Amino acid sequence: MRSGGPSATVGRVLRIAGGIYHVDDATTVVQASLRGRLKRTDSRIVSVGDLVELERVGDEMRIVRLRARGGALSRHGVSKRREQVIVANVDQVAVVVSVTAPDPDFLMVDRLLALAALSDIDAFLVVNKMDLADLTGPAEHASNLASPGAALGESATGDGLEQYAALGVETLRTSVESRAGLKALAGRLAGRITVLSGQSGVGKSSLLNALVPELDLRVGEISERRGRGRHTTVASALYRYPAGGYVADTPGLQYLALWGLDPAELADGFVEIAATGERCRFADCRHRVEPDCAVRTAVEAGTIERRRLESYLRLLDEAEKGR
Ligand SMILES: Nc1nc2c(ncn2[C@@H]2O[C@H](COP(=O)(O)OP(=O)(O)OP(=O)(O)O)[C@@H](O)[C@H]2O)c(=O)[nH]1
Ligand SMILES: [Mg+2]
Ligand SMILES: [Zn+2]
Repeated sequence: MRSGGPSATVGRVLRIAGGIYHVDDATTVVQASLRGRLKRTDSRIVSVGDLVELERVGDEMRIVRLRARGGALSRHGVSKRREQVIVANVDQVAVVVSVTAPDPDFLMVDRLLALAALSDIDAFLVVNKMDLADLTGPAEHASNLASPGAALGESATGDGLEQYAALGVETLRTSVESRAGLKALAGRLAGRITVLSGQSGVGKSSLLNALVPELDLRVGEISERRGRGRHTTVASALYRYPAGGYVADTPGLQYLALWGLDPAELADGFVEIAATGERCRFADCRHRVEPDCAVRTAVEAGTIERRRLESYLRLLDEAEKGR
């Protein structure tokens, strides 16, 4: 029988190690290899997150076909030219920060939001460690913690994070300690493929353990940091989410340089810069030194956060260098 026939098993690639593909076929996780012909032609494009068709050959399971793919997170930013998929079929990116310990790295948040936007993948912000926030009147904040739109207390650490809600980025506030906001986050993950990303130590593994205790991920150790350069090895794995969907604790995504990205497209990763940029004198304005730049004018006027322009300019330098 030909592959793809009625008896073909379809599964989701959860992880790839040493040439073995761990595939969730909805009943169990099977180990499979790639069929020879796929190996020669397509092996580099079978990625974590892909849907594949499996066939039994004797005692072995073989991947015989790759199903069409939705949104993918790729190395080399969003360049189609040198695309190397990290996780395929991603529905959303959860950008995790903590109010403090460590303080938010805004460039990293902006990088991840831009990467998601340029990859046409939804993104939302998770502000963790709310138990450490310097809130006034702890009692009245218990409910605020769990509500996505709640404002941070004036004296809260993590200052500046409220700008993202103003940009239309959904913001969830959580604490693994007090369990505040965990239900809302659980609901947000169910039925979708979610990649959690963010600085080391913000609590990504802790959040996943709190939601899916059987994962038992290692916590509190600084995960190995493999540098930011182009030689970074980015290995990732998906975990089945009990309420449906998958989650990935993807190391290194936050260091992805937007290599190879067309610099002219970068502003599309910054919603407010793209919108205001329509009013610049030059249609191809990069908002750096050009005269009559509406974006820089807006920064001076305080309607665009200076920090966002700074992030954009940093990523613009990277994109230009990578070409
Ligand atoms: N107070 C407080 N501490 C937390 C919270 N969440 C996580 N932590 C602590 O923060 C530290 C780092 O947590 P991890 O879950 O390992 O962080 P991570 O984001 O997975 O870090 P990497 O794997 O290095 O990227 C651990 O000591 C956790 O116990 C929280 O909500 N409140
Ligand atoms: Mg971790
Ligand atoms: Zn401009």
